Amino acid sequence: MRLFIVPFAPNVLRVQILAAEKGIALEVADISLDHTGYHAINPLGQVPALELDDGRILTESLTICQYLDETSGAPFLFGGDTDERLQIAMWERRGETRLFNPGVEYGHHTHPMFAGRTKQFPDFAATLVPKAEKALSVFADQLERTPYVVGDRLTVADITSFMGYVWFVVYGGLRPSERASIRHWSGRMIARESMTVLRDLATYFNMPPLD
Ligand SMILES: N[C@@H](CCC(=O)N[C@@H](CS)C(=O)NCC(=O)O)C(=O)O
Repeated sequence: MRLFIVPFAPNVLRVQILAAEKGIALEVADISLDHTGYHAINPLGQVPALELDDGRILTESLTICQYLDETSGAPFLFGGDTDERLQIAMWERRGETRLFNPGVEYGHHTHPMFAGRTKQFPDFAATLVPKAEKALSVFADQLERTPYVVGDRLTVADITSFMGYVWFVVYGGLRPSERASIRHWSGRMIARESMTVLRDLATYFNMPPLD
């Protein structure tokens, strides 16, 4: 299996973190070095894409995560029985739509790093913040009941939601939460072996401690 990447791209990182959690080693092809022919792999031109050993291609980071989860051994980060799968899907979607995607957008529209590549609308970015604050408060309430977003073990819902929170803090849209449940969860998340790359990013961006 070969994962087409751009280093540190958020949607690539979520796949690499899930793969690390599952103990899956992925060969990588860095298209920032050479993207010749990449549109034949993903007509949208986006990363990540996963090339399977039989030549089939999967795109969309969450779909790739699901493939890796279902074709490898436990722990199953998308859940086991129907109820658990639905809870995880529900919280993952909340994390993706309310934290992960808006966190990435916030950075694109505010950070100098993206100024040359994107027409930036900081006023639009500012509208994302109250929605993220509301979402984070809902996650904080949930995390008062359970150590991870769904129950007592890490799932893909934690990976997506935590990464979204990190983007917002890294880019300055949110300050680290004062809520104890978020701080305890963040401490557990950032300490995980799979999060080495996020710790490197946090250092690079001089991110304040989350726990
Ligand atoms: N829905 C896609 C989004 C992929 C995406 O936005 N990838 C970014 C990097 S994180 C990208 O390739 N951006 C360049 C572009 O959109 O042309 C997924 O989940 O994989």
